[in-house]
Amino acid sequence: MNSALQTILSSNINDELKKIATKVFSGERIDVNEGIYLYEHAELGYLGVLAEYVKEKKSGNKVFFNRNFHVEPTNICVYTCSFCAYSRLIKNKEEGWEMSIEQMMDIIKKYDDKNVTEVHITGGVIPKQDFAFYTELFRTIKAHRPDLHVKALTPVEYHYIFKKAKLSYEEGMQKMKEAGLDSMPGGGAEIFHPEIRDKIAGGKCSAEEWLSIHEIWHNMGMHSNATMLYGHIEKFWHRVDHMERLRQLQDKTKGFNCFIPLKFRNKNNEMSDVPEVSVIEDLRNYAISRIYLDNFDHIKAYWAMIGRSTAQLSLNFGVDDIDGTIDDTTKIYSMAGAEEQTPKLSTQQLIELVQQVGKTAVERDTLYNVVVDYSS
Ligand code: V47
Ligand code: SF4
Repeated sequence: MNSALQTILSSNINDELKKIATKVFSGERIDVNEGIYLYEHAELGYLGVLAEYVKEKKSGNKVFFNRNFHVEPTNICVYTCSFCAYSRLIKNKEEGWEMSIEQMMDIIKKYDDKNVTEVHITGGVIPKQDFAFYTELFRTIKAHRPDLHVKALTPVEYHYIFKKAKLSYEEGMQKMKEAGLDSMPGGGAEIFHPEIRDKIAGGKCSAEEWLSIHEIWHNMGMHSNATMLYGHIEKFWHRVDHMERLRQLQDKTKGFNCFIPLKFRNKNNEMSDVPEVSVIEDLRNYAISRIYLDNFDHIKAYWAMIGRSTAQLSLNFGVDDIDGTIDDTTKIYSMAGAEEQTPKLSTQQLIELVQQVGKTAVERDTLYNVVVDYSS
């Protein structure tokens, strides 16, 4: 028997936690009730042992990162999600920006002599930035730099854009692929259950629509990410319900690259009275995600949101990816009060952050092909 499991079974914990540990160490999937039980009763140390066991079986000692930058086409939005530090700008339009294709290309061209592999494009939803706008943007990027991976927009934008263009999801995603879209980031998922979604993100695409667009994209042989916005008004069972829906889709398509839990930050939004959860809760959440989502290869800690210290700690709680260099190109999180007000890490700093906790840093591309393995 594995020595870590042996230690757990001979410790002072209750039979349910011992049963769950035995399941996890034998590669058996835990169910919804067991997921909720972990959130309600399991301590951080116990969760860390289980999550690290699962993680090491999948990616050993490796921690992945990539070289990327963000383009945020606009921070004005037709929706008014109450957690969003952008949405208030509808009332304060003078604080808003709206970029043209030329302005975005100017940003992209600044990276011409840098060996970044990915541009991450996402922001608010406005009528002007429609189907024709984005297909032209993707075509222009690809004509300029064909090897740059375009990871862009979420089902929130696609649902709006396709509806306006009177296109089905299938037709729309096919045309986006032809224009140069390589993959989809994980945003817009928030919390799927309507009891919470209607309160914090009412009006934008439903859980079913979000999942359907990802499924269609995966069925075209393409990949995407998934997120969960946690630590606000949701209950633990809503988080498990969210992950269960993702796990079921992943069983069908295997198209998700990674899962990214996003910690709710409470500055400059309509939910400022909702307290943020503790770092302990962040780490418990990473660990339970790793244990629950047994069919996801990678769990990502987005350091720009939780800060580099918590990101580093998370590497002992099931996380094997810390996103990328970012180069201070995103404002979504700094506006919502994230630790990192000017998120920028050099490749060397990212490598050190990983090596300081005894792990091996691996630069990857968006699809997790190894670019450079920094094992010494
Ligand atoms: O959907 C907005 C979140 C998401 C707040 O796929 C907030 O590699 C916390 O999905 N507190 C968009 N979160 C960003 C996103 C993402 C980020 C990094 C990497 C990837 C990837 C995807 O940001 C939104 C929403 O859930 N968000 N406001 C806030 N106040
Ligand atoms: Fe708009 Fe996205 Fe903010 Fe919601 S989270 S208001 S969809 S930018």
